[in-house]
Amino acid sequence: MRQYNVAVVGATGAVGSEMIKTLSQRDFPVKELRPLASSRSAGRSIEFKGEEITVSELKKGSFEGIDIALFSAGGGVSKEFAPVAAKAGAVVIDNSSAFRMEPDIPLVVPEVNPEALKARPGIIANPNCSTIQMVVVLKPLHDAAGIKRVVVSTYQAVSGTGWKAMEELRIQSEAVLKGEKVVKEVYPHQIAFNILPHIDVFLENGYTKEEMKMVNETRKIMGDNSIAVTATTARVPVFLSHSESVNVEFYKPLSPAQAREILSNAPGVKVIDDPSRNLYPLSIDAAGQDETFVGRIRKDESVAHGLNLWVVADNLRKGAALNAVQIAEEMIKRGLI
Ligand code: NAP
Ligand code: 3JN
Repeated sequence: MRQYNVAVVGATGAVGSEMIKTLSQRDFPVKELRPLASSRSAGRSIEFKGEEITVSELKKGSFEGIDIALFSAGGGVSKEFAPVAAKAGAVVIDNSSAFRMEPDIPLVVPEVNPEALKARPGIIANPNCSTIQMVVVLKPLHDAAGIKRVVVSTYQAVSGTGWKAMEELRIQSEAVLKGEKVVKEVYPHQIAFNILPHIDVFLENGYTKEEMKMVNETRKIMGDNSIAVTATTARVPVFLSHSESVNVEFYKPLSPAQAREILSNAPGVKVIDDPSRNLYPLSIDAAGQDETFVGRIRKDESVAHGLNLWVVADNLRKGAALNAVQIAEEMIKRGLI
């Protein structure tokens, strides 16, 4: 089997570290792994399959001989370096929002729209974590009953903001419990023992950028601009896994039992739905897992054809690293790399 030279841009970050772990765990056919970061981390070493590999500083010449470049170092870095990597011959899978809504760039969740990987695109965009876990569950229901409208509220873990935010939650939690002063650096308010209805920047329409990512990316991935989506995204003091309350209105009838059956057979989805035994998806159980978990499936009694769902997934894994690696795997399967 062919092996590939893989660069990970942002290799020292929360998403980049998970990418390297995922490549190893899935036994991705890596010939050479090239971890890249800023000058701050150059010279550090990371572990890959029992080997210590030195992190190099990201430069224009970093992509020589690279077949696949996984980017997770922010939109600015992607805008500057993804075209450089593509020009050097690499297939770029980009985790930032920099290219997601560009019409010619595929935005892919392999369980939902693998057909978007047609010709060999230079850059493929990985969607936002909150969008990914929602569309994995929505797609099979859309195929069955046609989705008219989605109302989603998210409860997002601090790991979505990177490793500094995880440290902030830990340090603030300890400070609160010891009665010490709380220091804020990453978020505008204390995150420990608190909920912030604010993810990414506020836009002119009053929504946050994270909320509008969910609206626009969902339509692009599902290939249906007629689906109405509205979102409220909140940050909660949880380290790993995003949870979502998803209200869906359909054109056709779909009972909770039918939805449970459909979702039980859907790729990448695991139904956990037995309230009589207090069984429903939980963020601590989803952490480190590949699947998107769904439960609390019940009728929305306020409309003719509606359901309420509780959807949970590991945001660093299916929400970022795993989805990116699955895109690369799908491209190999299709003979595109
Ligand atoms: P993080 O933990 O703060 O890590 C950031 C990484 O980017 C580090 O490796 C850092 O290297 C590197 N970096 C920063 N500036 C750089 C530069 N100028 N040149 C080269 N490397 C640079 O953040 P994260 O949570 O991993 O997120 C990183 C990015 O991934 C986000 O900005 C976002 O675009 C994307 N992301 C996507 C999703 C999703 O929903 N799919 C979720 C989370 C994040 P140093 O160690 O040298 O600082
Ligand atoms: O906040 C979260 O839970 C997910 C964060 C994603 C993120 C963080 C910084 C920049 C993104 C993203 O993937 O949408 C970006 C970005 O816009 O690239």
